[in-house]
Amino acid sequence: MDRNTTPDALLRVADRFALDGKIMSIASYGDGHINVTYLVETDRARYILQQMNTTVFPDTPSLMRNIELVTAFLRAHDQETLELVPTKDGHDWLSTDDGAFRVYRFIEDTMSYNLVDDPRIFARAGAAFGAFQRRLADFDAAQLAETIAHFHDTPHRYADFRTAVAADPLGRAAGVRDEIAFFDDHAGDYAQIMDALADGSVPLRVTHNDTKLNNILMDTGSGEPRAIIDLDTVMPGSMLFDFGDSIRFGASTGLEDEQDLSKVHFSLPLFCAYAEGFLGEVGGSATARELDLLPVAAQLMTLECGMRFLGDYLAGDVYFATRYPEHNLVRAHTQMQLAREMGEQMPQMHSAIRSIMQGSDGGDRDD
Ligand code: ADP
Ligand code: GN1
Ligand code: MG
Repeated sequence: MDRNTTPDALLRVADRFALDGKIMSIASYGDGHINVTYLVETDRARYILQQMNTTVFPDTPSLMRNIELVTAFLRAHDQETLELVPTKDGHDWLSTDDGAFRVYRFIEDTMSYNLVDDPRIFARAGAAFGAFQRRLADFDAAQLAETIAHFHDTPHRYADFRTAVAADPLGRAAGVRDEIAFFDDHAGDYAQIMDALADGSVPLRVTHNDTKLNNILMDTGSGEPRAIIDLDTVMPGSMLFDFGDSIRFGASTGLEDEQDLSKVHFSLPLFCAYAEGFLGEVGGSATARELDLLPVAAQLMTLECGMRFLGDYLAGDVYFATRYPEHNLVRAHTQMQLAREMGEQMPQMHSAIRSIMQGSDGGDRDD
Protein backbone atom coordinates (compact mmCIF):
# COMPACT_ATOMS: atom_id res chain seq x y z
CA MET A 1 0.00 0.00 0.00
CA ASP A 2 1.27 3.47 -0.84
CA ARG A 3 1.67 5.28 2.47
CA ASN A 4 2.86 8.49 0.81
CA THR A 5 -0.24 10.18 -0.55
CA THR A 6 0.69 13.76 -1.48
CA PRO A 7 -0.78 16.66 0.52
CA ASP A 8 -2.68 17.83 -2.57
CA ALA A 9 -4.21 14.41 -3.12
CA LEU A 10 -5.18 14.20 0.56
CA LEU A 11 -6.85 17.57 0.35
CA ARG A 12 -8.80 16.45 -2.72
CA VAL A 13 -9.86 13.27 -0.91
CA ALA A 14 -10.90 15.08 2.29
CA ASP A 15 -12.85 17.57 0.23
CA ARG A 16 -15.03 14.78 -1.20
CA PHE A 17 -16.46 14.11 2.31
CA ALA A 18 -19.33 16.05 3.88
CA LEU A 19 -17.16 17.86 6.45
CA ASP A 20 -18.44 20.79 8.42
CA GLY A 21 -16.36 23.91 7.70
CA LYS A 22 -13.28 24.80 5.68
CA ILE A 23 -10.31 22.40 5.79
CA MET A 24 -7.44 24.06 7.67
CA SER A 25 -4.94 21.20 8.05
CA ILE A 26 -4.33 17.49 7.45
CA ALA A 27 -1.62 15.72 9.43
CA SER A 28 -0.53 12.14 10.15
CA TYR A 29 -2.05 10.83 13.35
CA GLY A 30 -1.94 7.92 15.81
CA ASP A 31 0.05 4.73 16.24
CA GLY A 32 -1.86 2.17 14.17
CA HIS A 33 0.14 -0.41 12.24
CA ILE A 34 -2.38 -1.10 9.48
CA ASN A 35 -4.30 1.87 8.12
CA VAL A 36 -2.82 5.28 7.33
CA THR A 37 -4.51 7.72 9.68
CA TYR A 38 -4.75 11.52 9.44
CA LEU A 39 -6.25 14.22 11.59
CA VAL A 40 -8.26 16.69 9.51
CA GLU A 41 -9.05 20.04 11.10
CA THR A 42 -11.61 22.41 9.68
CA ASP A 43 -12.49 25.80 11.12
CA ARG A 44 -15.43 24.11 12.88
CA ALA A 45 -14.60 20.47 13.65
CA ARG A 46 -12.01 17.69 13.68
CA TYR A 47 -12.10 14.39 11.81
CA ILE A 48 -10.11 11.20 11.36
CA LEU A 49 -9.38 10.43 7.71
CA GLN A 50 -8.11 6.93 7.03
CA GLN A 51 -6.60 5.38 3.97
CA MET A 52 -7.76 1.83 4.47
CA ASN A 53 -5.27 -0.95 3.97
CA THR A 54 -6.80 -2.80 1.04
CA THR A 55 -4.01 -5.37 0.98
CA VAL A 56 -4.84 -6.44 4.52
CA PHE A 57 -8.61 -5.96 4.04
CA PRO A 58 -9.25 -6.68 0.35
CA ASP A 59 -13.06 -6.61 0.50
CA THR A 60 -13.73 -2.96 1.37
CA PRO A 61 -17.54 -3.09 0.87
CA SER A 62 -17.86 -5.99 3.35
CA LEU A 63 -15.47 -4.34 5.80
CA MET A 64 -17.45 -1.10 5.73
CA ARG A 65 -20.76 -2.94 6.01
CA ASN A 66 -19.51 -4.69 9.16
CA ILE A 67 -18.53 -1.34 10.65
CA GLU A 68 -21.89 0.21 9.78
CA LEU A 69 -23.77 -2.70 11.36
CA VAL A 70 -21.68 -2.88 14.51
CA THR A 71 -21.62 0.87 15.14
CA ALA A 72 -25.38 1.15 14.52
CA PHE A 73 -25.96 -1.68 16.99
CA LEU A 74 -23.73 -0.09 19.65
CA ARG A 75 -25.35 3.31 19.18
CA ALA A 76 -28.78 1.74 19.55
CA HIS A 77 -27.56 0.40 22.90
CA ASP A 78 -26.39 3.85 24.02
CA GLN A 79 -22.74 3.04 23.66
CA GLU A 80 -20.52 5.80 22.24
CA THR A 81 -18.81 4.48 19.13
CA LEU A 82 -17.18 5.44 15.85
CA GLU A 83 -19.34 7.56 13.58
CA LEU A 84 -18.73 7.56 9.85
CA VAL A 85 -19.01 10.80 7.91
CA PRO A 86 -20.41 10.16 4.42
CA THR A 87 -19.02 11.51 1.18
CA LYS A 88 -20.79 14.50 -0.34
CA ASP A 89 -22.64 12.11 -2.62
CA GLY A 90 -23.82 9.97 0.26
CA HIS A 91 -21.44 6.99 0.29
CA ASP A 92 -19.75 5.80 3.43
CA TRP A 93 -16.33 5.47 1.84
CA LEU A 94 -14.46 6.66 -1.22
CA SER A 95 -12.35 4.85 -3.78
CA THR A 96 -9.80 6.94 -5.71
CA ASP A 97 -6.57 6.34 -7.63
CA ASP A 98 -4.81 6.99 -4.32
CA GLY A 99 -6.70 4.26 -2.48
CA ALA A 100 -9.81 3.64 -0.40
CA PHE A 101 -10.68 6.26 2.23
CA ARG A 102 -13.18 6.80 5.04
CA VAL A 103 -13.79 9.56 7.55
CA TYR A 104 -14.84 9.31 11.20
CA ARG A 105 -15.89 12.12 13.49
CA PHE A 106 -13.02 12.80 15.87
CA ILE A 107 -13.97 11.56 19.33
CA GLU A 108 -13.01 14.63 21.35
CA ASP A 109 -11.57 14.87 24.87
CA THR A 110 -10.16 11.37 24.83
CA MET A 111 -6.71 9.78 24.83
CA SER A 112 -5.27 6.32 24.45
CA TYR A 113 -2.33 4.55 26.06
CA ASN A 114 0.50 2.53 24.59
CA LEU A 115 1.71 1.64 28.09
CA VAL A 116 0.11 1.64 31.54
CA ASP A 117 1.65 1.01 34.91
CA ASP A 118 -1.44 1.71 36.98
CA PRO A 119 -3.47 -1.50 37.36
CA ARG A 120 -6.65 0.54 37.96
CA ILE A 121 -6.44 1.96 34.45
CA PHE A 122 -5.84 -1.46 32.95
CA ALA A 123 -8.78 -2.88 34.93
CA ARG A 124 -10.99 -0.27 33.27
CA ALA A 125 -9.71 -1.38 29.87
CA GLY A 126 -10.61 -4.97 30.78
CA ALA A 127 -14.09 -3.92 31.82
CA ALA A 128 -14.53 -1.94 28.58
CA PHE A 129 -13.51 -4.82 26.31
CA GLY A 130 -15.58 -7.21 28.43
CA ALA A 131 -18.62 -4.94 28.17
CA PHE A 132 -18.08 -4.62 24.41
CA GLN A 133 -18.20 -8.38 24.07
CA ARG A 134 -21.15 -8.78 26.42
CA ARG A 135 -23.17 -6.21 24.45
CA LEU A 136 -22.35 -7.88 21.15
CA ALA A 137 -23.64 -11.21 22.49
CA ASP A 138 -27.06 -10.05 21.21
CA PHE A 139 -25.72 -9.16 17.78
CA ASP A 140 -26.47 -11.65 15.02
CA ALA A 141 -23.02 -12.93 14.05
CA ALA A 142 -24.33 -14.29 10.74
CA GLN A 143 -24.59 -10.69 9.50
CA LEU A 144 -20.85 -10.17 9.78
CA ALA A 145 -18.37 -10.88 7.00
CA GLU A 146 -15.06 -12.47 7.98
CA THR A 147 -12.78 -9.53 7.11
CA ILE A 148 -9.54 -11.52 7.48
CA ALA A 149 -9.75 -15.31 7.26
CA HIS A 150 -7.96 -17.38 9.95
CA PHE A 151 -7.14 -14.19 11.87
CA HIS A 152 -6.40 -15.83 15.24
CA ASP A 153 -5.99 -19.37 13.94
CA THR A 154 -2.57 -19.81 15.51
CA PRO A 155 -1.63 -23.08 13.71
CA HIS A 156 -2.50 -21.33 10.44
CA ARG A 157 -0.34 -18.35 11.48
CA TYR A 158 2.48 -20.76 12.25
CA ALA A 159 2.16 -22.33 8.77
CA ASP A 160 2.39 -18.80 7.27
CA PHE A 161 5.42 -18.16 9.44
CA ARG A 162 7.14 -21.32 8.19
CA THR A 163 6.37 -20.24 4.60
CA ALA A 164 8.06 -16.89 5.28
CA VAL A 165 11.08 -18.67 6.79
CA ALA A 166 11.36 -20.92 3.74
CA ALA A 167 10.97 -18.05 1.25
CA ASP A 168 13.39 -15.72 3.04
CA PRO A 169 13.49 -13.21 0.13
CA LEU A 170 15.97 -10.84 1.82
CA GLY A 171 18.26 -13.48 3.31
CA ARG A 172 17.34 -12.35 6.83
CA ALA A 173 16.63 -15.84 8.22
CA ALA A 174 20.31 -16.65 8.82
CA GLY A 175 20.50 -13.77 11.30
CA VAL A 176 17.49 -14.89 13.35
CA ARG A 177 17.97 -18.65 13.75
CA ASP A 178 17.41 -18.52 17.54
CA GLU A 179 14.20 -16.56 17.14
CA ILE A 180 12.89 -19.01 14.52
CA ALA A 181 13.80 -21.94 16.81
CA PHE A 182 11.88 -20.28 19.66
CA PHE A 183 8.64 -20.30 17.67
CA ASP A 184 9.33 -23.84 16.40
CA ASP A 185 9.80 -25.03 19.98
CA HIS A 186 6.27 -23.92 20.86
CA ALA A 187 4.66 -25.56 17.79
CA GLY A 188 2.97 -28.20 19.95
CA ASP A 189 0.98 -25.54 21.85
CA TYR A 190 -0.55 -23.58 19.01
CA ALA A 191 -3.75 -25.59 18.43
CA GLN A 192 -5.19 -25.32 21.95
CA ILE A 193 -7.79 -22.63 21.28
CA MET A 194 -8.71 -23.84 17.80
CA ASP A 195 -9.17 -27.40 19.16
CA ALA A 196 -11.44 -26.11 21.93
CA LEU A 197 -13.51 -24.16 19.38
CA ALA A 198 -13.74 -27.28 17.23
CA ASP A 199 -14.92 -29.54 20.07
CA GLY A 200 -17.45 -26.93 21.25
CA SER A 201 -16.02 -26.45 24.76
CA VAL A 202 -15.24 -22.85 23.76
CA PRO A 203 -18.11 -21.09 21.96
CA LEU A 204 -17.85 -18.75 18.98
CA ARG A 205 -18.86 -15.23 19.99
CA VAL A 206 -18.74 -11.85 18.28
CA THR A 207 -15.32 -10.53 19.23
CA HIS A 208 -13.17 -7.48 18.52
CA ASN A 209 -10.00 -9.44 17.77
CA ASP A 210 -7.59 -6.48 18.03
CA THR A 211 -7.93 -5.50 21.65
CA LYS A 212 -4.75 -3.59 22.21
CA LEU A 213 -4.88 -0.80 24.68
CA ASN A 214 -4.51 1.96 22.11
CA ASN A 215 -7.76 0.80 20.53
CA ILE A 216 -9.69 2.20 23.53
CA LEU A 217 -10.28 5.92 23.82
CA MET A 218 -10.38 7.06 27.46
CA ASP A 219 -12.03 10.27 28.62
CA THR A 220 -9.35 12.83 29.43
CA GLY A 221 -11.46 14.23 32.29
CA SER A 222 -12.78 11.18 34.12
CA GLY A 223 -10.24 8.62 32.87
CA GLU A 224 -13.15 6.26 32.07
CA PRO A 225 -13.21 4.36 28.75
CA ARG A 226 -15.43 6.15 26.24
CA ALA A 227 -15.23 4.22 22.98
CA ILE A 228 -13.64 1.13 21.53
CA ILE A 229 -12.24 1.87 18.10
CA ASP A 230 -10.51 -0.01 15.26
CA LEU A 231 -13.55 -2.15 14.49
CA ASP A 232 -12.08 -3.59 11.27
CA THR A 233 -11.65 -7.06 12.72
CA VAL A 234 -14.94 -7.39 14.60
CA MET A 235 -16.10 -10.86 13.55
CA PRO A 236 -16.92 -14.24 15.01
CA GLY A 237 -14.12 -15.39 17.29
CA SER A 238 -13.32 -16.50 20.80
CA MET A 239 -13.39 -14.54 24.03
CA LEU A 240 -9.90 -15.95 24.47
CA PHE A 241 -8.58 -13.98 21.48
CA ASP A 242 -9.75 -10.69 22.96
CA PHE A 243 -8.52 -11.45 26.45
CA GLY A 244 -5.18 -12.80 25.27
CA ASP A 245 -4.41 -9.97 22.88
CA SER A 246 -5.10 -7.34 25.54
CA ILE A 247 -2.74 -9.07 27.97
CA ARG A 248 -0.08 -9.43 25.27
CA PHE A 249 0.02 -5.69 24.72
CA GLY A 250 -0.99 -4.20 28.04
CA ALA A 251 0.31 -6.50 30.80
CA SER A 252 3.85 -5.53 29.90
CA THR A 253 6.17 -3.12 31.65
CA GLY A 254 7.51 -1.96 28.28
CA LEU A 255 6.28 -0.79 24.92
CA GLU A 256 5.56 -3.31 22.17
CA ASP A 257 8.63 -1.99 20.35
CA GLU A 258 10.91 -1.34 23.33
CA GLN A 259 14.51 -2.02 22.25
CA ASP A 260 15.85 -2.38 25.79
CA LEU A 261 14.53 -5.78 26.84
CA SER A 262 15.51 -5.16 30.45
CA LYS A 263 12.46 -2.85 30.53
CA VAL A 264 10.07 -5.48 29.17
CA HIS A 265 8.48 -7.85 31.65
CA PHE A 266 5.17 -9.61 32.00
CA SER A 267 3.32 -7.98 34.90
CA LEU A 268 1.17 -10.29 37.00
CA PRO A 269 -0.51 -7.35 38.81
CA LEU A 270 -1.56 -5.90 35.44
CA PHE A 271 -2.77 -9.34 34.33
CA CYS A 272 -4.88 -9.68 37.51
CA ALA A 273 -6.32 -6.19 37.15
CA TYR A 274 -7.35 -6.74 33.53
CA ALA A 275 -8.81 -10.17 34.32
CA GLU A 276 -10.83 -8.71 37.17
CA GLY A 277 -12.27 -5.98 34.93
CA PHE A 278 -12.92 -8.31 31.99
CA LEU A 279 -14.45 -11.15 34.00
CA GLY A 280 -16.58 -8.69 35.93
CA GLU A 281 -18.40 -8.20 32.61
CA VAL A 282 -18.23 -11.63 30.95
CA GLY A 283 -17.24 -14.04 33.72
CA GLY A 284 -20.84 -15.10 34.26
CA SER A 285 -21.21 -16.32 30.69
CA ALA A 286 -17.77 -17.95 30.44
CA THR A 287 -17.59 -21.73 30.15
CA ALA A 288 -15.25 -23.69 32.43
CA ARG A 289 -12.97 -24.35 29.45
CA GLU A 290 -12.81 -20.65 28.56
CA LEU A 291 -11.81 -19.79 32.12
CA ASP A 292 -9.24 -22.54 32.11
CA LEU A 293 -7.69 -21.33 28.86
CA LEU A 294 -7.45 -17.61 29.72
CA PRO A 295 -3.79 -17.81 30.88
CA VAL A 296 -2.89 -20.02 27.91
CA ALA A 297 -4.62 -17.53 25.60
CA ALA A 298 -2.41 -14.72 26.90
CA GLN A 299 0.68 -16.70 26.00
CA LEU A 300 -0.71 -17.96 22.68
CA MET A 301 -1.76 -14.52 21.44
CA THR A 302 1.70 -13.25 22.39
CA LEU A 303 3.43 -16.08 20.52
CA GLU A 304 1.12 -15.58 17.56
CA CYS A 305 1.83 -11.86 17.34
CA GLY A 306 5.53 -12.48 17.82
CA MET A 307 5.65 -14.92 14.91
CA ARG A 308 3.65 -12.48 12.78
CA PHE A 309 6.22 -9.75 13.50
CA LEU A 310 9.15 -12.07 12.82
CA GLY A 311 7.45 -13.45 9.69
CA ASP A 312 6.93 -9.90 8.42
CA TYR A 313 10.56 -9.06 9.14
CA LEU A 314 11.57 -12.07 7.01
CA ALA A 315 9.10 -11.14 4.26
CA GLY A 316 10.56 -7.62 4.01
CA ASP A 317 8.16 -5.61 6.23
CA VAL A 318 5.19 -5.80 3.92
CA TYR A 319 2.34 -6.02 6.47
CA PHE A 320 2.94 -3.92 9.60
CA ALA A 321 3.94 -0.27 9.29
CA THR A 322 7.59 0.07 10.34
CA ARG A 323 9.73 3.11 11.08
CA TYR A 324 13.16 1.48 10.68
CA PRO A 325 14.52 -1.75 9.13
CA GLU A 326 14.69 -3.82 12.34
CA HIS A 327 11.37 -2.57 13.73
CA ASN A 328 9.49 -5.84 13.27
CA LEU A 329 12.40 -7.80 14.75
CA VAL A 330 12.42 -5.54 17.81
CA ARG A 331 8.69 -6.17 18.20
CA ALA A 332 9.22 -9.92 17.85
CA HIS A 333 11.81 -9.81 20.63
CA THR A 334 9.43 -8.14 23.11
CA GLN A 335 6.74 -10.72 22.34
CA MET A 336 9.22 -13.59 22.83
CA GLN A 337 10.33 -12.25 26.19
CA LEU A 338 6.74 -11.75 27.35
CA ALA A 339 5.69 -15.22 26.14
CA ARG A 340 8.63 -16.78 27.98
CA GLU A 341 7.75 -15.01 31.22
CA MET A 342 4.08 -15.87 30.86
CA GLY A 343 5.10 -19.53 30.54
CA GLU A 344 6.99 -19.22 33.83
CA GLN A 345 4.05 -17.58 35.58
CA MET A 346 1.31 -19.83 34.25
CA PRO A 347 0.44 -21.30 37.71
CA GLN A 348 0.09 -17.82 39.22
CA MET A 349 -2.16 -16.74 36.35
CA HIS A 350 -4.38 -19.79 36.85
CA SER A 351 -4.74 -19.18 40.55
CA ALA A 352 -5.54 -15.49 39.92
CA ILE A 353 -8.39 -16.49 37.57
CA ARG A 354 -9.68 -18.99 40.12
CA SER A 355 -9.71 -16.48 42.94
CA ILE A 356 -11.39 -13.83 40.79
CA MET A 357 -14.15 -16.31 39.91
CA GLN A 358 -14.51 -17.44 43.53
CA GLY A 359 -14.78 -13.81 44.61
CA SER A 360 -17.58 -13.11 42.11
CA ASP A 361 -20.94 -14.85 42.42
CA GLY A 362 -20.22 -16.72 39.12
CA GLY A 363 -23.70 -18.14 39.62
CA ASP A 364 -24.96 -18.02 36.03
CA ARG A 365 -22.09 -19.81 34.35
CA ASP A 366 -23.01 -21.52 31.08
CA ASP A 367 -21.01 -24.71 31.35
P1 ADP B 1 -5.07 1.04 12.73
O1 ADP B 1 -5.98 -0.01 12.18
O2 ADP B 1 -3.99 1.39 11.80
O3 ADP B 1 -4.59 0.65 14.09
P2 ADP B 1 -6.98 2.81 14.05
O4 ADP B 1 -8.36 2.74 13.48
O5 ADP B 1 -6.73 2.09 15.31
O6 ADP B 1 -5.95 2.37 12.90
O7 ADP B 1 -6.61 4.36 14.22
C1 ADP B 1 -5.29 4.77 14.55
C2 ADP B 1 -5.32 5.76 15.71
O8 ADP B 1 -6.09 6.91 15.36
C3 ADP B 1 -5.97 5.23 16.99
O9 ADP B 1 -5.06 4.52 17.79
C4 ADP B 1 -6.46 6.52 17.65
O10 ADP B 1 -5.40 7.15 18.34
C5 ADP B 1 -6.82 7.41 16.47
N1 ADP B 1 -8.27 7.39 16.14
C6 ADP B 1 -8.91 6.56 15.27
N2 ADP B 1 -10.21 6.86 15.17
C7 ADP B 1 -10.43 7.90 16.00
C8 ADP B 1 -11.58 8.73 16.31
N3 ADP B 1 -12.76 8.51 15.73
N4 ADP B 1 -11.42 9.75 17.18
C9 ADP B 1 -10.20 10.01 17.76
N5 ADP B 1 -9.09 9.28 17.50
C10 ADP B 1 -9.18 8.25 16.62
C1 GN1 C 1 -2.26 -4.51 14.20
O1 GN1 C 1 -4.40 -2.20 13.54
P1 GN1 C 1 -3.59 -2.26 14.80
O2 GN1 C 1 -2.32 -1.48 14.73
O3 GN1 C 1 -4.48 -1.89 15.96
C2 GN1 C 1 -2.84 -5.86 13.80
C3 GN1 C 1 -3.10 -6.70 15.06
C4 GN1 C 1 -1.79 -6.87 15.83
C5 GN1 C 1 -1.24 -5.49 16.14
C6 GN1 C 1 0.10 -5.58 16.81
C7 GN1 C 1 -5.59 -6.06 11.23
O4 GN1 C 1 -3.21 -3.81 14.99
O5 GN1 C 1 -3.58 -7.98 14.69
O6 GN1 C 1 -2.02 -7.58 17.01
O7 GN1 C 1 -1.08 -4.70 14.94
N1 GN1 C 1 -4.09 -5.67 13.06
C8 GN1 C 1 -4.32 -6.36 11.93
O8 GN1 C 1 0.40 -4.36 17.41
O9 GN1 C 1 -3.54 -7.21 11.47
MG1 MG D 1 -5.53 0.46 15.93
